[in-house]
Amino acid sequence: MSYSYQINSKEQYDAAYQRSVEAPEAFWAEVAHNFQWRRKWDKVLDWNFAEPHVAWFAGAKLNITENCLDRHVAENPNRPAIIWEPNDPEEHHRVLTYKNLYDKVCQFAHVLKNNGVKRGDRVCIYMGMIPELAIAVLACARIGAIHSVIFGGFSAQSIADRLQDARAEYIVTCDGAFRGTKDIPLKSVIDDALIACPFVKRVIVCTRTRTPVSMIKGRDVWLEDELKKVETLGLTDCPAEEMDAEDPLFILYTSGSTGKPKGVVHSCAGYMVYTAYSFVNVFNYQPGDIHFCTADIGWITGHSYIVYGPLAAGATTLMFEGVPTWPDASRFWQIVEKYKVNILYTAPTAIRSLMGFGLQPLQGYDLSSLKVLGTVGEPINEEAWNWYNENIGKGNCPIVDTWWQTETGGMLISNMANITPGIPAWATLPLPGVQPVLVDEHGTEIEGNPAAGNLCIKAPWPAILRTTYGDHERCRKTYFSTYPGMYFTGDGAMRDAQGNYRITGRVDDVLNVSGHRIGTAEVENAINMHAGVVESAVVGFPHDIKGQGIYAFIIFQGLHEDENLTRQDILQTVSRIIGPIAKPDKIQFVTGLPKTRSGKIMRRILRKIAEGETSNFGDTTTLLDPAVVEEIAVGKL
Ligand code: 6R9
Repeated sequence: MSYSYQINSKEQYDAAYQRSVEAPEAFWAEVAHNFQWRRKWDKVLDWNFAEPHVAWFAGAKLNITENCLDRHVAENPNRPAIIWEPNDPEEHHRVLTYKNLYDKVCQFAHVLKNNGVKRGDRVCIYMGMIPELAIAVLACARIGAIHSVIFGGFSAQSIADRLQDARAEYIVTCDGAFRGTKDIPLKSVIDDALIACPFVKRVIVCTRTRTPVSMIKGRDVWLEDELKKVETLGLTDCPAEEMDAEDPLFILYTSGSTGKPKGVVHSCAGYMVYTAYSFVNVFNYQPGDIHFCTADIGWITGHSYIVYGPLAAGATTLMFEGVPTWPDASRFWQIVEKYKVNILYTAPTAIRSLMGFGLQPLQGYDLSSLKVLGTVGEPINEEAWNWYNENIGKGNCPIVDTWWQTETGGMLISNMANITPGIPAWATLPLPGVQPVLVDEHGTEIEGNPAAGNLCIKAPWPAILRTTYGDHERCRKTYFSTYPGMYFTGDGAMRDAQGNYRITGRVDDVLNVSGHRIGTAEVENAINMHAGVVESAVVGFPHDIKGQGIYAFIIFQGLHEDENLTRQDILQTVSRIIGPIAKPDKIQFVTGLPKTRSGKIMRRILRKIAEGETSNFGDTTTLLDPAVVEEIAVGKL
């Protein structure tokens, strides 16, 4: 398979970009003709950002899995679709060809149907990184059910919140998950979550760790048993449900600046076209290339660039169950050598953590198969970029610095491998179809270069979020009201004289910890639930490996003699309420918080203190009690 929409030169990029802005409908229609449709669209694009209302390829009928599976089975049934590397390098790896994957997705789709799942139903998937996770995702899409994958690091409470918000009545999980030396008891976490979710009708449990699990009669079933039933019934192929272009494909929860995570909704057609298009062009994917994205499918990166984008493009995608540092810090390089990986897509936090082990773990590994490197999730610092370039790419591999978000569905600003040049720590240029603008605090577009401001996007691209589940007004308020007529990303950015973008980070109260989005309000709410906590304020601070760490200032009544004990207790509460990923790195007990007369916490000052500043707090005259700043700054020493 070759791609008629593949960009092969800078000139072609320029031409594609120009056309995508001048004639977006014609541009995307041309790309979309490369996919398999049951019926083509009546209208390519219909939109207004006021409601917001965005519809791509309206009137078209399709099923994304026919594009990810059936058409490749027809052309290249034996091509590897998924290569799976287990946590333990001693365990056998698995290779699923397109035909194998097709068969497994069809069987799983029958299991879902036999268990009552229907088109439009929400299915929560809480699994480790095993092929059955990708299979479950595709099986939902096959029958038109809406999947909502929850990352394995979230707590029972977080899962319960999401299940309730999505009204998900079906769950697919595993007994447990292997990650490095840990066995994570997934089913047991689900059991805890379900105490608060009596509406859940069925839990399908896949075996992986074979840790003992409780199976509730009438609710819980083993996947193996269900697959046997399907086999006995002689059910093989499962015809794909004919979906409307704008039917929801999945919900993925993400953190914002308010307390409760939002269910970002993506729809079928636009998401499919955009993830395949961006996958092929940003990575300069060539048929036969092995693509290794190290993300977890619990995040958007895994959805778009482990599952849907690569499979829609007929690529070979590598799924890794484990962590980069187990059994030792050479694990990624072992995998690259073992499978002759061509494209490696990872996060700056992983690069920085591996940098810390020095060059020894690289010794003896053949990385010569690598052609393209990528990063995502947070700004990459120059030191990490240089290390990645010199030691992994050996100076020969373009590094694509891909900026995008859960809400954008696919990469929006990035250099394109072998097409447009990379600049260390710059995401560089927008993809065709993407119109970024920088705005000042009044919402006025800043024209001319160079410039710096808040990053917005002027017009829709096919994979833009359509709504936040169950609350369209929240979607409007969060993304389309700050700067009317534009999608607001929540990020700040700079633009150089040539029009390249550098993302400087979030301008809202969202932290980016090891590439994971965490809302400060969410962490504060969790801390405040702990007995004894009177009030808390959470800010980010620069962290060598995580990018940002979490710093919590807490007013506590009746502190234990050993403050550290109380700290541990609070961490335990945060773990229970959100998950271990949200645990603060530092907790400082204080007697007051810097507040304005109107009662707003001045986070600017707390951020400075968290960064290590002990004076120069700027204007503190609006504070109710300026002395509190001094006390906190001194207390930190
Ligand atoms: C794909 C993903 C989105 C936030 C985003 C921004 C940060 C992502 C980046 C980057 C600088 C990059 N971000 N990629 N910042 N350079 N290449 O990560 O989605 O989890 O929703 O996070 O991550 O701040 O707003 P998500």
